[in-house]
Amino acid sequence: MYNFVMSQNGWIAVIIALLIIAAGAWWFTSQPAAVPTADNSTQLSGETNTTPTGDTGTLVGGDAVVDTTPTSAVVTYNGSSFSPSEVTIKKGGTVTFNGPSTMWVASGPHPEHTNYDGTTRNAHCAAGAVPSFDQCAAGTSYTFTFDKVGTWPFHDHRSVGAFGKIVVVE
Ligand SMILES: [Cu+2]
Repeated sequence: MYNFVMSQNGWIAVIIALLIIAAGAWWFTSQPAAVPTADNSTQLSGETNTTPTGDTGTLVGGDAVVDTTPTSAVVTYNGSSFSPSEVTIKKGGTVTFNGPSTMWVASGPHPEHTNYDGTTRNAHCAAGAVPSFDQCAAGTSYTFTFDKVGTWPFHDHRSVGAFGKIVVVE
């Protein structure tokens, strides 16, 4: 009987404690809901100054990723291989091929060099013809501007084993 009463009191105490905890939980749940609203406006003012700066940095970084594709590149030729043998540039960019060795850089495939614009070596190397990706003569330096997006294999026309490719992207 006594134990039962104590037990009953114990349960009542537990229930009251739970109600207090629940009320407390409700209080703290609703309280932070209100405080963050106030904090949000405060933080927003702060973030208005901070976040855009960070975002601008991020955007610049994002733009930089796009802009990191070079608009020009230099490839050297030692008489047996091009270095680097593959370069990526933006559309409208230029690639300069330099010696020390002489070379006759030309679009594939050998010997017609038709890949870049569909014209043959005899056609685009003729006097007064529209130039193509073809040096058209041996020399130690050759620069070509790539206006066509794509992957353009090239070789030394006089030493076909020396080859590489230019990747042109938007
Ligand atoms: Cu060739």
